[in-house]
Amino acid sequence: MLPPLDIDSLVAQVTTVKQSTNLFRDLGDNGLISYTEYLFLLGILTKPHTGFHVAFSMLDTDGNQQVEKKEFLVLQSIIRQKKEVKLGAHSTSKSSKGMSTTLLVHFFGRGGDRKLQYKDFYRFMEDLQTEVQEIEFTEFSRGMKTMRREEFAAWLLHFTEEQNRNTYWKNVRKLPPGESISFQEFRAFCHFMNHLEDFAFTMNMFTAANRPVGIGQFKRAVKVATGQELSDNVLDTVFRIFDVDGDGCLSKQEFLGVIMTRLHRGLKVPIKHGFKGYFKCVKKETIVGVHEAWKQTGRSPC
Ligand SMILES: [Ca+2]
Ligand SMILES: [Ca+2]
Repeated sequence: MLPPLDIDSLVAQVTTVKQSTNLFRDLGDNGLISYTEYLFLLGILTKPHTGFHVAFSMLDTDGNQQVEKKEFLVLQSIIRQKKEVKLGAHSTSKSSKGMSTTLLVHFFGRGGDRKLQYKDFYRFMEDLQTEVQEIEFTEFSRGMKTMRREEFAAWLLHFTEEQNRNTYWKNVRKLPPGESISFQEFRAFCHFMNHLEDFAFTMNMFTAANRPVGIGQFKRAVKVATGQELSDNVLDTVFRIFDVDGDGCLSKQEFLGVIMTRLHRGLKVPIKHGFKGYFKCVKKETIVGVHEAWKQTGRSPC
């Protein structure tokens, strides 16, 4: 475990960092979040904006439209209790009391008496989503302003575990040269990915008996479900990769069945650590560590 002095100096940095889509990148290695906070953020990261409100309301136990530090800390004890029940461990929770983190200071100030308002939480989560999207885009485009279709495919397949992986990669290699994908197009696709459940519902309405759909129908369903359009270039790439039987359409099994696994990407992190593990994580989970964990497919950050 880090000595309290080190934790204080790490956490103190956050007071100088303003809310932005560069919050975590500006902090670099000078931040600290707990494993619980990491799981919490990861859980909301792939949700539509309506999910932010659900998360906030869950924290706001007394329902006064603001979250106090003690309400936020309940989250920690819920996850801790789950672990204890599972592991049959004795409570050692005393040791975690009073520990501060970057996120706690950011939300509640150094004194811990500031209240978190929904609009600030919403802005924080929105900025975090944007920041993670920028990090992933830069990672897969190798720092370029646009992404080649193959690079987009690599990003798409990175979190997708499926038995047809070899077929997908064969399809990727057959992709005809086309326009590169801009960050805006990539963002629109991420927005779509965060609304997959709405999309699945819309598709059920559109296609009786779950019939496979062509590009035109798919595009319309995306617009209806998410309010945004996907570019033809992105759609064409998606169809070429996932149309395993080559009929020019995507069946539910070919697309949703595969892509839904992506929803759970970071959430595959197993909660298998006891307290020792928890603090090992707290120590290890500097902001850079979180970036690394985001990059790794479903692997535990510890
Ligand atoms: Ca409250
Ligand atoms: Ca097909």
